[in-house]
Amino acid sequence: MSAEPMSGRPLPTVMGAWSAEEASGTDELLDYSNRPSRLPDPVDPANDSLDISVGDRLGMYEMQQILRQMEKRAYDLFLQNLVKGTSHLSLGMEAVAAGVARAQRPDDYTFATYRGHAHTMARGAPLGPVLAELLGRDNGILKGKGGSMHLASVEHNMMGSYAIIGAHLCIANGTAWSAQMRGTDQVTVAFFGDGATNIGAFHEALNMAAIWKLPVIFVCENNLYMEYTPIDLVTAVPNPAADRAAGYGLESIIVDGNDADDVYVAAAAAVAKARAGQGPSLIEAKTYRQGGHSRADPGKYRPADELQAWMEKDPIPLYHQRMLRLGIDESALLTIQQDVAARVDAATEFAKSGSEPGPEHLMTDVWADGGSSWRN
Ligand SMILES: Cc1ncc(C[n+]2csc(CCOP(=O)(O)OP(=O)(O)O)c2C)c(N)n1
Ligand SMILES: [Mg+2]
Repeated sequence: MSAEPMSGRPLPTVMGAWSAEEASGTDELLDYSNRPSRLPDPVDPANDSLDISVGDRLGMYEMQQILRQMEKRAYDLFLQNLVKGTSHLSLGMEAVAAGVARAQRPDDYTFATYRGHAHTMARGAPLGPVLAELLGRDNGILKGKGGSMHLASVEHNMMGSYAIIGAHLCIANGTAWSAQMRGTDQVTVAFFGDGATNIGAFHEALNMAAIWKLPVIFVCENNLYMEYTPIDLVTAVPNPAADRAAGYGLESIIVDGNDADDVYVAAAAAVAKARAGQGPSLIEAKTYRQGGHSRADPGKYRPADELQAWMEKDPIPLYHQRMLRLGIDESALLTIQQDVAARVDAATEFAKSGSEPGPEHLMTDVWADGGSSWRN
């Protein structure tokens, strides 16, 4: 039996099936490919004219190249069985990380989910140690003890990648509250997926940030799926983050997550608001992951025309074309691409040169004040 929510949209019963009759076999239960496709809106041509400096645009071009080429390399390395554990790539979602990070100052804070490679690199973490961390080597950014799902770089104020959905939004309020109490104007950004918007911690964090006017920006990377479930099959409103903003007295902000300029302008406005002591913002970026949820997932539950349409809205070539329209010489762009390729190759060599972490690392970095011996 299907139910009708107040919005008039039918709710799924079991695992996304529309009715008991439909939910007749395991394959069908997991197969969403005959559901209506969720196609992207076209890029707004007016975004060519946004007031963004050439330097900022070149910076975002380069960062998107870094993120794309590094994620592809990470994928190649785990096909070679060199990446330890699972990995969640953000191929196709680079414009969100590049656009938001460009609006941040080095002393601002960032929190990410387990899909956090891009956000760690966008805050300036060095490529070799990031890749070495994915390989579980002792020259990794966390000496091989964190891996793909737990990337962090405190020296870049990248405060971690969290796998408990939504929980880090409350922790992000902590750095924001700390900055507020210390009287600095540092801003915290917390990224999360569409799936987090139906978790209690999301609502708790937003409410607390709003009542205390915390300098925090919550950025929803709405890639339309939470693991294998289309978010719109399990959510009462069409825009899972933005439609909830009003509940916390916040403006509803939706940006094109495949257009770095659109992301940057919204992020810069939210950063300025937070720095001025005017409280939090909630931004929903519409985007799409080009691959599966994690290395184990071929992503076959997605309709072919949906995937095709989003591949055609790939943020990297779109931004390349914008740069050409704005008069940037193609040879300058190709030079950036080649430089990044050389850096990714060097990062790969660095990562492979590391050793497996030895037992001497086991009890280091466990406590904030150093060793653990006095506790024994
Ligand atoms: C509290 C909690 N519940 C369930 C899970 C299992 N889980 C891991 S990833 C995921 C989907 C999250 O989707 P979304 O927030 O949209 O992020 P995306 O993977 O799309 O970036 C779920 C439910 C979890 N890690 N934490
Ligand atoms: Mg998602």
